[in-house]
Amino acid sequence: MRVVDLRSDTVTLPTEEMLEAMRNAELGDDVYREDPTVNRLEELTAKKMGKEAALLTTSGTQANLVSVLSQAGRGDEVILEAEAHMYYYEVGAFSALGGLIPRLVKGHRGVMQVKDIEAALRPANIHFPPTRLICIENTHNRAGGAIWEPSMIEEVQDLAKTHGLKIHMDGARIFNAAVALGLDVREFTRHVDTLMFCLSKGLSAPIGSIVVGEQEFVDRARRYRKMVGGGMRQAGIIAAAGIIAIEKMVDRLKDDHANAKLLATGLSRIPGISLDPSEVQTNIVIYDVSGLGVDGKEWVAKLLKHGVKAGAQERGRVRMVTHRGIEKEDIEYALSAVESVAKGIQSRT
Ligand code: TLP
Repeated sequence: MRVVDLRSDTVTLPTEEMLEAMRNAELGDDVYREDPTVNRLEELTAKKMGKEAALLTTSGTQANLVSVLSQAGRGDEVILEAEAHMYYYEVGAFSALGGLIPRLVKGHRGVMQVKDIEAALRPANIHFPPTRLICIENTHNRAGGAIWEPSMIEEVQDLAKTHGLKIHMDGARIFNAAVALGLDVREFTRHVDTLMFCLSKGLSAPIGSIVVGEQEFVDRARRYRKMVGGGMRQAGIIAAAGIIAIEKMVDRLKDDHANAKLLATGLSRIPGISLDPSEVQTNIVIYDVSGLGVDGKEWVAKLLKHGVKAGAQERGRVRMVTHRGIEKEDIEYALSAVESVAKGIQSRT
């Protein structure tokens, strides 16, 4: 049976060129900073993102954790969008391990209004935990890959400056945002102090994320990475794939966006399914199947029988993500599977 895996762009496998580069990578012990391939990746990515320094981490979750730990301490408050991945899907790491307090601000499609952030800031008062950091997510996962445009980030930057706060961007998919708007990634990164992005999502590397920021911040993040067990040794085998990810895999993200649009438009035409295809900006499509009288879990199980894999969220929410390896024909196949599952459900009633 044909399998179309739309659960996540994390399922992308390394390219042949990546495997070859991993095989031939020049290696050393990265805890001693002696792995030339890791050093090259870190230099390359720092430059690409317009920041002083970079750090390779094992995962996006680790990258966000060390970034936050490096900028806020126990009892400090961190502002996050209410549906932020860092809050929702990272096992509560920064609270559990760092003693930090999340302060949630509801956004519109993942983007917080500056006035709402401002309202959440704690004035100096003995009763309040001090606010230290504002986190934004670009693209925003649970908002269906929505983009924080540079001008929106700039407004937050102005606010942060006024109040002496730092901004961290969970830019797991920042290159999706850059490609979708046709902008250099530095247009986004220049408005934040620190950010992380993932090599192992749409960019197709098997493992790894990168943290970037000022040298002093990256030095601290390196210590925290060691603390949480992320000091790797011959990590050049990961970095070798990462170099190809960053140099060769960015431009093709536009194909994923075109496929996501195709998928969203097709889904929106199927009775019982609700979504607005005009809201799909990048490679994530979130839709609701409640209109068919099923929940996400039941829906996903039915689709799986046709070989189409999707992610069930709460209630009737379902997520599909396009990525390398998913072609136009796969989208057409997925749409026909969705249509027949929807018809099957409707004929039941
Ligand atoms: N997201 C994964 C799952 O955890 C939900 C996915 O399939 O989308 N920030 C954002 C915005 C992310 O989407 C993810 C991964 C991470 C951080 C964490 O990255 P990893 O999985 O490498 O720890």
